Amino acid sequence: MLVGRFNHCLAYEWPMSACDLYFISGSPPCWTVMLALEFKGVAYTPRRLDNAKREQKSPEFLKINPRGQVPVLVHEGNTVCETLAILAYLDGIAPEPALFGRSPAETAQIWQIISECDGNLRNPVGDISRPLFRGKGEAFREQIVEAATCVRDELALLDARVASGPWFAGDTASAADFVAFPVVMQLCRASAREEAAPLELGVYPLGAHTPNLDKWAKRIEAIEGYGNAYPPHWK
Ligand SMILES: N[C@@H](CCC(=O)N[C@@H](CS)C(=O)NCC(=O)O)C(=O)O
Repeated sequence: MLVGRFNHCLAYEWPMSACDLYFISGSPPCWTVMLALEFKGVAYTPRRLDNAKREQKSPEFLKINPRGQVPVLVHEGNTVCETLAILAYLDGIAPEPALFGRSPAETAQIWQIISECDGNLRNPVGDISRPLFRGKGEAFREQIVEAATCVRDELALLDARVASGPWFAGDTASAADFVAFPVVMQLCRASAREEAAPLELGVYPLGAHTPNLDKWAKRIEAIEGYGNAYPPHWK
C-alpha cells in the first residue's frame, strides 16, 4: 500500500489513503494546497492527474468533483473542492500553524492579499504565461505586454508588503503567502523563457525588479517539505 507523505501515487490506486490530494503538476492552486499541507505537516498521498490525458474529466474523477477540476482533497471521507475551502478545512483538522492568522488584523490582511492576488494578479499572469508556455510569445505580444503592465504594478505592491517583514502577514507564513507564491513562480518560469526576453516584461529575475519579493520567495523555498510540493514536471 502506498500511503505516505512523500509518495506520488497513481490517481486511482486502491486503497485510498486517509488523506488524498488530487492535483495537476504545475497548477498554481494545487501547489498552494501542497505548500499548506507540507507547512502543517499533514500526511497526504499526492494523486497526480494527467492534464494531457484530461484525466480530470474522466468518469472516475467526475464522481469526486463533478466540475472536473483540481485541487481536490479527500480526507477521512470528506471531499473538499476549491483551494480556499481546502485551506480552511486544513486549519480545522490541524490548527497549528494557522493559515489564516492569529488576530483580526492578521486575518484581514491575509484575506486582503488573497483577494488582491485572485482579483488582480492571477489572470494577467495567465495571460503572460499561457502563450509563452506554448511557444507563442510573439503571436500574443500585445496581450502579454499589456498584462505585464498590471503584473508589474501588483508585484511592486507585494514587494512593498514584504519590505518590513518576512511574510505578508504576521511572523509566520500564511495562506496569503501560499496563494501568491505559485502565481509568482508561474510568472517567473514563463518570463525566464528565451522568447520572453525581447518582450522586456520587466519582472524577471525577481531580484532585479522586486528584491524584497525575491527574498520572500527564497524564504518559502526554505520551508521544510518545499521540495515535496514542487511541481513534479518542473524538476
Ligand atoms: N477556483 C478553483 C480553480 C481550480 C482550477 O482552475 N483548476 C485548474 C488547474 S489550475 C483545473 O483543474 N484545470 C483543469 C480543467 O479545468 O479541466 C480553485 O481554486 O480550486
